Amino acid sequence: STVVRREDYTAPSHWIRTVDLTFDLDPAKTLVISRMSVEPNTERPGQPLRLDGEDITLTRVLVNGESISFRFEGQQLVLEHLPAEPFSLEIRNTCAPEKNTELSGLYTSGGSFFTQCEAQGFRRITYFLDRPDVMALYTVTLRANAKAYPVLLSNGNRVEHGTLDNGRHFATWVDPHPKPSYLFALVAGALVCREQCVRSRSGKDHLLQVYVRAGDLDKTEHAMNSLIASVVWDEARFGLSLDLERFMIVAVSDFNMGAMENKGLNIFNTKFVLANPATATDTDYANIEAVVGHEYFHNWTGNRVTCRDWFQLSLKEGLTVYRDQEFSQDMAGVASARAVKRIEDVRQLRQMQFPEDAGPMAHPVRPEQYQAIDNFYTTTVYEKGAEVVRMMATLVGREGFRRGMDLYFARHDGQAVTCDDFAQAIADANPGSDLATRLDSFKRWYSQAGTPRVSASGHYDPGAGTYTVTLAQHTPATPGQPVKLPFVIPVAMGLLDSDGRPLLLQLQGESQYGGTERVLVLEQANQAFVFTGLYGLTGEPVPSLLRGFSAPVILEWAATERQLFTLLHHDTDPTNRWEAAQRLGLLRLMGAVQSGRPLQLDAAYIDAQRAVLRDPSLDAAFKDLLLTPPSEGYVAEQLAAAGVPVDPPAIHAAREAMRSQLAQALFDDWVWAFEAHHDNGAYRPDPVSTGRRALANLALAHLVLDAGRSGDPVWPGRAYQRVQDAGNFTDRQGALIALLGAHHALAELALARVHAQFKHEALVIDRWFALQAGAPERDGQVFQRIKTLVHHPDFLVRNPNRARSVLTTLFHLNPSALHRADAAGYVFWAEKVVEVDAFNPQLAARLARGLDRWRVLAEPYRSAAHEALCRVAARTELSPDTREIVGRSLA
Ligand code: HT7
Ligand code: ZN
Repeated sequence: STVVRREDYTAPSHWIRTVDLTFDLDPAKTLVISRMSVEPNTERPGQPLRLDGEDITLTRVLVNGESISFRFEGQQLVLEHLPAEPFSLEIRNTCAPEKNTELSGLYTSGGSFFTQCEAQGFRRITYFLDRPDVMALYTVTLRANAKAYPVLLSNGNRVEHGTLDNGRHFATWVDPHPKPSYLFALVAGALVCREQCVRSRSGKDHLLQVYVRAGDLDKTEHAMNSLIASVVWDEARFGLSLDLERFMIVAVSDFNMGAMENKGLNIFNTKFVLANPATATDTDYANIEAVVGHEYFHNWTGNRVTCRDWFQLSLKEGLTVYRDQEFSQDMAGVASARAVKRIEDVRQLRQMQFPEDAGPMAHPVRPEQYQAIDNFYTTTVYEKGAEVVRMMATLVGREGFRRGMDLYFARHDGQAVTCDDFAQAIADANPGSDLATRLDSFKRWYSQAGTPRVSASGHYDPGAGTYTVTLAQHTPATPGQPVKLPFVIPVAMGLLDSDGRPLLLQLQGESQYGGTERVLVLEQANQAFVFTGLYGLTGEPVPSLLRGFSAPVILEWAATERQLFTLLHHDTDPTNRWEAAQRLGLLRLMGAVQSGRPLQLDAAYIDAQRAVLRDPSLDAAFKDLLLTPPSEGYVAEQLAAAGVPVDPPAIHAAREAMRSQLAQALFDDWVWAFEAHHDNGAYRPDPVSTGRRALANLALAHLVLDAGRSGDPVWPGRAYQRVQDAGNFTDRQGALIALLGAHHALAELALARVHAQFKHEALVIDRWFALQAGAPERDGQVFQRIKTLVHHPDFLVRNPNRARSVLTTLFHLNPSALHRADAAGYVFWAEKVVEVDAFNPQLAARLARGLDRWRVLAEPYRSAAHEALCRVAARTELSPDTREIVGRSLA
């Protein structure tokens, strides 16, 4: 398949200024009529017009009302000898929505019609210049059977509707804003909606609607509240108002991703809309708020200002993730809850993006080339992209960043632009700032892949009263980029005295002491920063480096245990307290794995964990984070970074030993934690209640686990009771996880009960599958269960949520179940990737990534995984999406 390169970008041969689309909706054969006004691009005169098309059937082409000759090049429709002046172009074609299993373009789900056009789905609806820099005004008429499809929606405002012959009806929608084709959407079906009017600061009224299937209306309140909060937040924080009279969200249960920001008509995976306490977890509630916010914020960062080409994807995604992260933090409110959200984001980045940056799929935030653009909706483009925006905000300050955003919109509203344009606007609004003065080198964050390693060391000179921090950076080679230039790395830091009290700081060259935190800007391979005036200390200062995770780097600092305990107990920066806890756990896990000896926890570690659990000054949510050991995936990546071959079952054994020793050693403390934090009051998804539930469930998991050792039936019995009568799904799931995590016999009964009770709740059944597929492995039982689960009558592999609930969970989240000495996990992986690829390549390609880190594995896993990849690669019938992933994995 062909490679598309960023350097090959050229402007389009023509502009399409207006599009008038008419759809005669029929699941088997939908007729599409597209009437466009086209203008030749005067900068590229005399070019033919090459219209993208995919899996559609052309029936007619008219230019200025006359039929003309045309030809196909591949699937592209090529029109030559066109007028040099603006002209009208009419195209008629058909497509088959019910046969569209790829879920890209126009498809059916649950008897309704939906579209998904990003990135290149519009060409599966009609022939078009399907590229984001071609922005047009859309008028859309939908015609369909009135009984089967009573609701007809598209972007913008409904200007006309009425009845037609043969039980059909129609609606015409006009979107007042020019947009690229990827933001087009239509929905037709039997849907109901919750609606609410809001008045914006400017005094304009807007209608907000959330559409779902009948029966789901009671699960839309949280999504609506999140939408209202998003509207209010974007006005308050960025001065950005809703520019539409009507803003709609529609939920669909067959969807390849999370949601889609189509102009005024967002289409969402049901998972990110539907919630009530009985069926959704606290995590679901938080995700809904974040995703509703994310899609809404795209209305400005993505829709009003869009991407010139798909290489600039992070222009909208990185910035919008940054905005949704900030929104969620602001919604969390108090500082401690904000910190919890930041830590969760950091954990996610390190668990998902760092491995990507160290593996065969490593690519810059602004990639240089792709075969299938859908493969580049990655955690690098999204989450690392957000960190790049966050670093800019750190370098110019909060007000400076707002000035930069204002300038960005003033310059580029209504345009399709690049990541360079964004960075330039932020810098230009802040002349003389740490960003503006080193913008060119800062932009290496967009062009260079790989996670920089920053090594840090400190030297205290009591006589001179100085503490020198030496920072050095090095970024390992990534595919196609053997050598890296230094990055601009903001390192936020503070110093603690040996009792953990924050020290006032004065950097050499500064005229006076000021504050307890500084942002050092590391921009060379090696730099020293000298803090002065540090006289009369009883011991060496303890550095607290990379506070708030101020840059997406791996910090290599040979901290002593003592320093880590000081940071854990005393640092004012919550991110670094958590980081100290992670490192203390990691040192023990890695030590056990590398030595091959069973893990044996020491008293100092156990006491520190107890102190955290019992600390009355800490929030429950923060305790939950501090007390959760590093994930198996994170331990694996740390070992890989240290050049140690990864043995997933050995890591699993060490982590399980850590869990059970903490369960036993802190038994009384877990009892206290459970009793003190579980409550049966009315469910509220606020950060305090969420944190209490998280800690209570963590305690319960340890108590049930310890029962496996002691044989005491009390806590398993209580967990089972909770599965039966919990007042919300978070606690029901917590109890189920506790039973599954302890491999207790009651787990089977509990699973059966949950299935019987929720068999009509698709999202709960997704969780039901995922909990089983993600349970900690023991003696191969989990893998065997997974092999049975895929034959369960409810396992519908064509529904992406259901497929992911088992397959993504195994391939991406349960390493000890996947990596087996008998290679059965890899055989299963190959089988499922090939099976799914035949009907949904986007999904298959994501599943395929489950083995892309095969090179870091120890034997016999490495060779067996390699063989499985080769087997898939050898297949002649493979989509470009999956071929790109296995190809890169093997390169
Ligand atoms: N911008 C949206 C991307 C998206 C997507 C991409 C490829 C295939 C299917 C898709 N569905 C949605 C999601 C977002 O970032 O908001
Ligand atoms: Zn997005």
